[in-house]
Amino acid sequence: MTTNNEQQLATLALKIKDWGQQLGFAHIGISDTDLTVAENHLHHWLARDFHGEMDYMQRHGSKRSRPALLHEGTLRVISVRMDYLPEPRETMNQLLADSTAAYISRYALGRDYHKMMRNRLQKLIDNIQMEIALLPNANSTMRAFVDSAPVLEKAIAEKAGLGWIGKHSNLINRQAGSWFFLGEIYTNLPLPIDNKATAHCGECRACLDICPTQAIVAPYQVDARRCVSYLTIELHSAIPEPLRPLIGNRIYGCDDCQIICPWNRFAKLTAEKDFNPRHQLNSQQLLTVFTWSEAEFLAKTEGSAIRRIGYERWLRNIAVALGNAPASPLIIEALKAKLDHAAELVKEHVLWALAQQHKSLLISNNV
Ligand code: B12
Ligand code: SF4
Repeated sequence: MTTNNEQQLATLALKIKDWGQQLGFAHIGISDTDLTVAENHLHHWLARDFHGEMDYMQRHGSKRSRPALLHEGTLRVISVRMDYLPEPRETMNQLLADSTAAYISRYALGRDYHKMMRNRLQKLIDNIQMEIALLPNANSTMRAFVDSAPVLEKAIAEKAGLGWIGKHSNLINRQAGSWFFLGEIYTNLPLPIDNKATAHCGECRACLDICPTQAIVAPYQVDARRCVSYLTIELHSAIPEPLRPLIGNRIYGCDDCQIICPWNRFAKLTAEKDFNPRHQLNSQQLLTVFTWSEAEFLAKTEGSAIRRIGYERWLRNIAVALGNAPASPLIIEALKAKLDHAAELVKEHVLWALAQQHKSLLISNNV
């Protein structure tokens, strides 16, 4: 194959999009590798320490913003998105309004997306390679990523036309909202590129205003150290005390900036059975999940992204949510039962939650 044969490459690009859709991707686009603008934003974000404890965000030098440094010879990136929303917005609002219920981010209710999407991308690579093998002078390299390596996934997807980066910093598609995952294939094939998506946030700032911890410190800039998603998933140590009351009943991640976004009125529910909620993770009570033993936690989160936070951080997060729940003797009893937990991290959050419960009890008794 002569890689400079534009007609062949244009036909191949169309086939890639077709195969991608057959593999369950809602949108497939192609971008070049010039991420200069995003690189500047990344440096600014890191310089302000917005990444907190996520050392991996600064560990890889320029590899994150220069695709050819991560995968030699990369000229193009095939960017894909896959919808994951398992149920409508109303159910999320109901859960968030019930402070005895456990709110888990919608992306984590079903099977972990990383491996599943990477397998699909690998199938797409296989298709491309079979097609190219039929042509003379085949010489291509391809590598799939799904949040698995230093890749600026949103900036790439924006360039590939999949959507624009909203003020909450997630990628939004005009027809489908933002409830989707991203993945990519880096390749040396000089495929024709798609047009960058245009932005449509306009004057809206609903996500900045609704954020429970005011983590979107300016449009397009998330201070991860304040983001509930970071505090409940990425942070290994204690959750800073001033932020605990703001977390409410969110025990794994946060969706508020996406729930409020007007573009999510157009979001479609996922067609992937794998993303449907498992073990009623979409409708659990805080007290129920707090009393799960470690073995139960491991069994009920098997194959889910939740598992990676481990049992101690799971208990830490639920303790905070119980501290934020209305005063209740049952909650106090459950918290007391965990006071002898071996991990200092758990004990300290349980003590904090007990103090909160006692405070609300005094207030509700008008003392
Ligand atoms: C680190 C990380 C986090 C961190 C930090 C978030 C962040 N905004 O960076 C934390 C733990 C907080 C997080 C949370 C979430 N994440 Co996350 N996360 C990532 C990860 C690994 C890297 C993101 C990154 O590069 N950050 C670096 C900073 C610099 O980028 P940025 O904030 O996006 O800023 C960009 C723009 O806003 C702009 N910009 C920045 N500053 C400025 C300043 C000005 C003036 C302007 C104009 C522009 C601008 O340029 C930047 C580069 O393009 C990606 C996977 C990947 N490899 O890309 C997933 C990823 C972004 N996360 C994802 C998801 C689903 C989430 C959550 C929704 C999960 C949840 N429900 O809890 C939340 C959303 C919270 C939020 N509002 O961001 C998806 C997003 C899919 C989508 N539709 O966009 C991704 C792509 C994973 C995936 N493969 O699907 N995440
Ligand atoms: S809520 Fe408004 S400002 Fe935020 S991402 Fe959506 S449209 Fe943009």
